[in-house]
Amino acid sequence: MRACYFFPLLLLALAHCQEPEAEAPAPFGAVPTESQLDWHRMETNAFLHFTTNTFTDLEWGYGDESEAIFRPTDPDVDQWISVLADAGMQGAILTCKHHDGFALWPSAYTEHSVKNSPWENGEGNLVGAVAEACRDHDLKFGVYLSPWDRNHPDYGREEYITYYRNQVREIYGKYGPIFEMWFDGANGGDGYYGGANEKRAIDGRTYYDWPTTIELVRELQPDPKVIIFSDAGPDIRWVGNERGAVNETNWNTITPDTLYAGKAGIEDLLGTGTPGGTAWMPAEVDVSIRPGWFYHASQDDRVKTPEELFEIYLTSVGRGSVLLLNVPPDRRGRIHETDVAALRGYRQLVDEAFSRDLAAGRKVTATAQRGGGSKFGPDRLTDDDRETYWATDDSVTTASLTVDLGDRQPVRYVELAEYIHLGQRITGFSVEAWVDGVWIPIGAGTTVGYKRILPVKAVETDQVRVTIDGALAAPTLTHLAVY
Ligand code: FUL
Repeated sequence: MRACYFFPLLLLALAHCQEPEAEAPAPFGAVPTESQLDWHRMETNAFLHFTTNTFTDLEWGYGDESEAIFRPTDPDVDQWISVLADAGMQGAILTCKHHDGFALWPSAYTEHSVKNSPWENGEGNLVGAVAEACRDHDLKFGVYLSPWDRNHPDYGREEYITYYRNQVREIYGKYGPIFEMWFDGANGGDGYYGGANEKRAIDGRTYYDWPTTIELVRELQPDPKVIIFSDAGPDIRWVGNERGAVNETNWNTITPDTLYAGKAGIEDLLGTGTPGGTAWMPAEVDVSIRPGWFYHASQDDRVKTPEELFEIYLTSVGRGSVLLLNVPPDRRGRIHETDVAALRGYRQLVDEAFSRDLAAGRKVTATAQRGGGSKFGPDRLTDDDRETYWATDDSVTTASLTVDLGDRQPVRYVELAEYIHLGQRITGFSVEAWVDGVWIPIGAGTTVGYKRILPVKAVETDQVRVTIDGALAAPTLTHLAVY
């Protein structure tokens, strides 16, 4: 009888002796949605610019081009997507309609479309073909549908918005699932506009009534949820340049109160974001493998080299963004041999640089960690599990992490990743290497975010120390790698 009372009391006492597991940090500021997290994980996607411009040698078609010029001589959409898959791309976004208004699918709402071209006697459908090839190669399919339409007679009037939304419904109804919707803010004013040949000014803030179109797109693609891009979000933002680089200081957060698509003069803000900003709206780095967005034979000798593409990888993915690399098919309807070779070389460089993580599974020591126990301990950094993370107590915003590499080895890059589920926090960090009995500085950075690959001074070392020099709130890190 007495034992019955005694046993529960003993358990209670034992429970009190053990240090309680620390609680996870509370989220800080704006945090990503599940679909934004999925988008971050894609890291590299491709853009496909292909339309009448490919045949007129233009970048912006006026909207008056004859449908008869759209005539790829030897098209192979499967080649496009397999080349992109080999380069590591996770998704492909097609210019279903560029500024010239030419629809790459047989749209019921316009005559300016593949249905009136000689290609496959008007039976061809590039949107359908690309969506299918993406499925075959396990890439996600995304849609660029230019809001500015230089062909449509009603552009600038209310009726055009109905037309635009009809095309959105048509595409989502037939070619989904669509992972990303790309709303382009560009507008040069003048166009064919059904024969009017004039300049039409619109108010970028109000004309398109974006909130209604965005709601429509979300309704049309609820599961998996579509990610919506424009200069000003709402899900991802433009990076503010077409050079292939986000700012070294790259906040996924931004305070978007005064942003709208097409607004001039916001490039610096887009490239940096706002520390502690009110919305999670990461930057997407869009850049072309060639000088133009469309294929021009005159640019065959100006395709970016593998080394240039690798550098772009470092200044986009390596700074916590997603890369959207444009690879424009040529007049045959194929990705040109030069571009194929450049992509192959790029993939090789990425694989070579980042295939062997010297810190994987290695012991890490930290000057601070959250609570007792091991839940937020430093070994979480090298366990290759992105759901576990190291963190500090709420009052601590600086700490050092030392990883023991075992043997002395050449080191070229240090990679960090915040546990962004709980918000972006780190404002600065520095890296040192243990060389001949002393710590020597080999690099420093500001923000981290989803991923930061820091090229460091090339040294041989057996220990690397990363110091978090500042954070907006207790820092978290899910990954530390050394290459
Ligand atoms: C810009 C467009 O004007 C270019 O032609 C291209 O499509 C680029 C990705 O976006 O705003």
